[in-house]
Amino acid sequence: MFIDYVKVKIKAGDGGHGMISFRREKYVDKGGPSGGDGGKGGNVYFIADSGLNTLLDLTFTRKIVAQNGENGAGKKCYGKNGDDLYFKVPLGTVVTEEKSKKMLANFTISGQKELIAKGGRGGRGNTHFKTSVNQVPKVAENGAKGEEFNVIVELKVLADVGLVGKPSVGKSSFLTNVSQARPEIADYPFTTLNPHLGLVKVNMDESFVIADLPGLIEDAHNGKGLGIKFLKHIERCKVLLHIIDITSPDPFNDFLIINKELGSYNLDLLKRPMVIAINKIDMINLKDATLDKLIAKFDKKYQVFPISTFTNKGISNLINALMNIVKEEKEESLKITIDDTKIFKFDAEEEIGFNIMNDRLGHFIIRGTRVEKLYQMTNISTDEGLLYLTTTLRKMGVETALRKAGVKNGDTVVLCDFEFIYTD
Ligand SMILES: Nc1nc2c(ncn2[C@@H]2O[C@H](COP(=O)(O)OP(=O)(O)OP(=O)(O)O)[C@@H](O)[C@H]2O)c(=O)[nH]1
Ligand SMILES: [Mg+2]
Repeated sequence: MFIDYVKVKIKAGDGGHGMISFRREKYVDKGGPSGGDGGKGGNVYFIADSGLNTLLDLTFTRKIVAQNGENGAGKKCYGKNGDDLYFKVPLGTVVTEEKSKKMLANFTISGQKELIAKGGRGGRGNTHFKTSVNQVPKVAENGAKGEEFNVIVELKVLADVGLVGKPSVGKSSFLTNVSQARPEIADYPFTTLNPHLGLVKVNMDESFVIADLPGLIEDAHNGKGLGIKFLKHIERCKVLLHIIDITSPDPFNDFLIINKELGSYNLDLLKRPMVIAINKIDMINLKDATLDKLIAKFDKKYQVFPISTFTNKGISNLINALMNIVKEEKEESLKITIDDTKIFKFDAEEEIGFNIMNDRLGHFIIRGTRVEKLYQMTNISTDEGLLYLTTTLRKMGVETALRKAGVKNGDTVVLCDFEFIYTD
């Protein structure tokens, strides 16, 4: 089954919690803090594998979860880091975060590895909180949450040349003739139901990739035939090879119809270099004027190649012409620019401050990535942990901001699921 669109949940590992513990040694009078740090949560990576050509594996997965970091332990023992998780995707895969629609990765090279979701940092153990005034800190951090979001994974076939045309014009026959690919060929429409790729070796050093696509018919953009959903696969083809069938009642009109469908999908497709192949010329008498008349209709606007996939006539000329155009087309022109500003980066979030809002009940709500992360990472089950939270919030300017916002003694202040009564 060919799958080119999947929505998956991604969850990087959470960081392990830092430990609160103290040394207990026979001859040491007061053992110092010895709580180790929590391990880092595992990252989720996608990696491009040229051996794959569908997103089928992902449809079975639905949720990709990397391992959490282990909690820190006594005797300054660090928690083990969560294992990173690698998921293989085919070349041409584009990964987008569902909510923001930001592109996270675009796989164009075999072996390309991209970080999709980052694991949370491990919480620091109480050894880090020892100060000259507090030799026995009963405070440690919780691990940070790993990034979690839905992604849309789309496969947009990467090829140099995309084959377009009505059903049964001989697209798959052409691919079979010029490459090792063996798509199904038959004399009924819509034989090809999925895109197929083939490598055309022009000579020792030169080659290009062809994508054979399902045939199009009039009104495909309204869902007729197989519709135009496969056209996304030619968005990233540098050159279009438009195949028409000379035995059709009106081959030139076929050409116009297909172009209209291409334009309805994306006008840019019509700006792509397009080469015309008039196929099945073994079926006509080359002495009569049928072929010349048809070629004349293109009015020299396109390079037109009469061919036969049966007799090989015209094929090598066409291949050489395609190779030349592919070479001319600059790689950069079609490469999708990857947005470097990846989302949910904890490092970037460190810059974000906080806001104070009032809810309907007159509670003061503190919101902001930094403060919320501080809360999540503080183990408030000990008094000292709680004190650490409140003093750090104060240092961050939260108290001043609360006062500015009009907080009075006895008011309720809320931070995430933590509620407390404000006292001066
Ligand atoms: N006479 C002749 N028949 C051809 C030639 N090329 C292809 N055919 C025949 O045309 C029919 C359709 O060929 P396909 O290659 O399956 O056509 P397609 O464009 O891939 O069709 P869809 O996958 O349905 O869109 C088959 O019966 C082929 O044998 C040719 O050069 N000459
Ligand atoms: Mg076909």
